[in-house]
Amino acid sequence: MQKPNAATKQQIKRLRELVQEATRVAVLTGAGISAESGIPTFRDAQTGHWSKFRPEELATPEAFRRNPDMVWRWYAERRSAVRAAKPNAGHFALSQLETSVPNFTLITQNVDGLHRRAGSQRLIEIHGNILRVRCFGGCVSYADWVEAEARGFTGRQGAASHQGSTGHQGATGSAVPELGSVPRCPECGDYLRPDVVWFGENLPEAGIEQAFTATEQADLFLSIGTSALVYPAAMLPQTAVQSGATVVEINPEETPLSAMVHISIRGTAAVVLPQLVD
Ligand code: BV8
Repeated sequence: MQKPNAATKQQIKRLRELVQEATRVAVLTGAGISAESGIPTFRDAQTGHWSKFRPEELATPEAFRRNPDMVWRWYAERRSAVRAAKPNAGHFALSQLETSVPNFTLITQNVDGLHRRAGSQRLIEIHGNILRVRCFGGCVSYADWVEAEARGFTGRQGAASHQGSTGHQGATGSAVPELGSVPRCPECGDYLRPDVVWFGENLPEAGIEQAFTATEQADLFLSIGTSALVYPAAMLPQTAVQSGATVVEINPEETPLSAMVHISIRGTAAVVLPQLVD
């Protein structure tokens, strides 16, 4: 991993001062903050069997309708990679920062749940969470899939968090579904799907509203590990600039944001962020 040069060190020192002075901090993270946990970023070339697909082609309701088995398998493989991964120093630094700043909001595009596992509480998962599933038909939402699997998936399709749902045998009545066989919602028999926001789908209303409010009120906004290409999330840093916040980007590469922000630090999350917290 490249060592920060003198200019970067100077920028990090300035960012430390900004963090100490800030009263309302909003942070947007993208797939880059999980790269050092071994999770490929969204735009990294897909590996193995998936190399012939672009994520945007798989992460859509149309792809799921067309080939539910294939899309379910893609998520099942990513889910097991995520469960095996661990939060890195960047995730832990942000959960520490949350306790030292009076008003802190962490907005993540990531669906891997690593911020929550690192202890972040003031967290908005604007694209959902791959460890949760819900009914494709929309009739019930389910608790944590991992929990349901860990409980041996006792014939009920996941731990329905929807009150009053009957725990009767699912349509398939099967045990934990193998990779690729799509489990069914016991209420309506439709497919279960990952509880993530697909391309072409709206983001959770409450979450995105809170994210924009925190951004508009922030005096310091950090954009970490995102290519700033996916909307409406990519609007957040731009909104922060327009609302008068000091905006800082942390990314080993340049992005469309780099020319727009006050400080653009060429560094990785796991190296830069721990230097902001004692
Ligand atoms: C919406 C969950 C309203 C799924 C994701 C045409 C039709 C319909 C919509 C559109 C359209 N054209 C445009 C749109 C809008 C579309 C969009 O933005 N498309 C893009 C491709 C142009 N957006 C939507 O569809 C959104 N919904 O607009 O609803 C609507 C409704 C109907 C019709 C029209 C509009 C929904 C978007 C949400 C999609 N779901 N995730 C899943 O994960 O499977 S988004 C997905 O991309 C991930 O969540 C990911 O986080 C996110 C963004 O990518 P990044 O996080 O930035 O990751 P990326 O790989 O790109 O970059 C990583 C960065 O990290 C790099 O810069 C790299 O340099 C850096 N890095 C690498 N290592 C490190 C590092 N940084 C720090 N440290 C390191 N170590």
